[in-house]
Amino acid sequence: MKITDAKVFVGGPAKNYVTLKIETDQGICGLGDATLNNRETLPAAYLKDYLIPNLIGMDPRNSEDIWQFFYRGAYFRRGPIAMAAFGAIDMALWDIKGKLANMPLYQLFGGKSREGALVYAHATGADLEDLMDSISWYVEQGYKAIRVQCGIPGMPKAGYAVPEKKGDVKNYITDYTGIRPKVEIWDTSRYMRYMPKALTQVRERFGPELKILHDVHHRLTPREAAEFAKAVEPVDLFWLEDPTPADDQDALKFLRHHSTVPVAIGEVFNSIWDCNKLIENELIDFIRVAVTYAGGITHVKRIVDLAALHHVRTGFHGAPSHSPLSMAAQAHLNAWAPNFGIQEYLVLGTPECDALFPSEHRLENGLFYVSDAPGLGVAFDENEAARYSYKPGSHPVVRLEDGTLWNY
Ligand code: CS2
Ligand code: MG
Repeated sequence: MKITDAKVFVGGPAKNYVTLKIETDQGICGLGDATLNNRETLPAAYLKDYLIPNLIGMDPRNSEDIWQFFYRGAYFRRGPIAMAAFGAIDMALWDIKGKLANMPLYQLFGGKSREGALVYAHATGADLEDLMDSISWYVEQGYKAIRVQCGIPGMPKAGYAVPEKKGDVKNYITDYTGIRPKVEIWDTSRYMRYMPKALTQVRERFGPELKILHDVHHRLTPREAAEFAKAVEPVDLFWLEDPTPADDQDALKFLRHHSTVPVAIGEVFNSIWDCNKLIENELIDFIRVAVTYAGGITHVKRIVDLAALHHVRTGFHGAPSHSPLSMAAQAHLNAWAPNFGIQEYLVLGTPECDALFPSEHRLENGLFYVSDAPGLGVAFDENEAARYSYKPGSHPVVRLEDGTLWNY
């Protein structure tokens, strides 16, 4: 069996999805996602200029050897751009493998460990009242777990993942258009004083059963993070996410010695070498990598297995920048993983997105049910894809009130 061709498509409704389609001499094709939010053209170029010319003629069934060929062959290892490009190839090769076996991918991993996989949604508000309305809406939709963020009184511009206008809770996350970033102003003291009180009120309003998550988005120092974790302990969070900048694997030691709050980290990691110490030293409870830019199924499965040895559960990244293809790859891992924790899931299900990526995967009552179709179980409509083109975007940049640059 041989790979005969591969194409890359960039574009989509709201997000610039980078979709790889690999064709074979047996008429079976495989699909993968290389979307790297706000840097989409780079993994696309890596695929087109370096990887695809080598891929043609290879046997698509040898997904492990192909992964090693590209990873070792690059010489300069890791990095989100390369790992997103390798990841898309890997996903597409697993898709082909599943189609050849006529089995959904979770069967090739070891079958189902559960039916529905728990997901969490994002509630947000310009202020606490706005946030409460947003949470109520998700609770009514049947969500059992919700990430909560809200504006901080006195903070000069909206904080992380918070709308600037009250009631604008659906639009905050796609508002990154244009090549020049918008600037957010951050004030750690105001956040540290206000957010524990806000989270306490959310717990009081919604009772003990709701799983509440909160994302600090890398903004605290290790000492501040420990203080914050202690302050929110009575809230009984499902997790506290990215309390410290994720590039320092030692930063969580201090927090861990001072608090029992469950910690989640890893959405910016792109290899096992970014999180092996965190996992082996049991400094975290949830690992947040994404199949999209952590080298695909082959590499992420390795991380999941390491995590299982150390009581660390999965909580894969699922921001809207992941196309339905990588969300499907994660759904298959979620159905199988003995150490599954939760899946971040923002409803992508606009009619445009469903038309571009038809599938039978479904969300019901806060649980995600994986499709039984062979492979990833997602199709790709090239005619629909022709409607979209690349639109540049950027993440906000964060400064302190005195102008000092901070972490987004
Ligand atoms: C966030 C992300 O989903 C999350 O937890 O931290 O939305 C993050 O800001 C984006 O993925 C950045 O591209
Ligand atoms: Mg996050």
